[in-house]
Amino acid sequence: MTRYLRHKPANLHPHMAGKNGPRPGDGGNNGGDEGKTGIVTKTRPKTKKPSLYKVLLLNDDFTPMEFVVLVLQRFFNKGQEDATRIMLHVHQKGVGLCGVYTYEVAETKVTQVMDFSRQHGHPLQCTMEKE
Ligand code: TYC
Repeated sequence: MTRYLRHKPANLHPHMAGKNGPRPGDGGNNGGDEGKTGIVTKTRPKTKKPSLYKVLLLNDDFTPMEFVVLVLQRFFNKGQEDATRIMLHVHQKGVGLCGVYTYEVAETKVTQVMDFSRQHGHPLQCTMEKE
């Protein structure tokens, strides 16, 4: 994969004027120069984007529509309209996307929805899959 190095813009904040050198955590590396000659090289610490996971709701014949809408609003931060649209999609197609999250957040959402549904006596199923 081709990686394009982003040019780091000068720090324009007035408090930072003339203070664009490497800072702790930059991964800066001046090649043993000890900062005496003004030669500055920078290393770029390797970062990895986390894998993402889809959280899905499954249809069933028993969970009330309004409960599913409530779940989408409460745990997936959907508004009334979006929540209703997603609920109807699941009702008609059998499965629907609630959101995309990192592994731990997705896992937490699934657990929260399953616990909440069970507490209310509904068989609503929520699952996750790698994107
Ligand atoms: N099919 C349910 C009903 O007719 C509604 C429903 C929608 C249930 C979405 C689950 O994930 C679901 N009451």
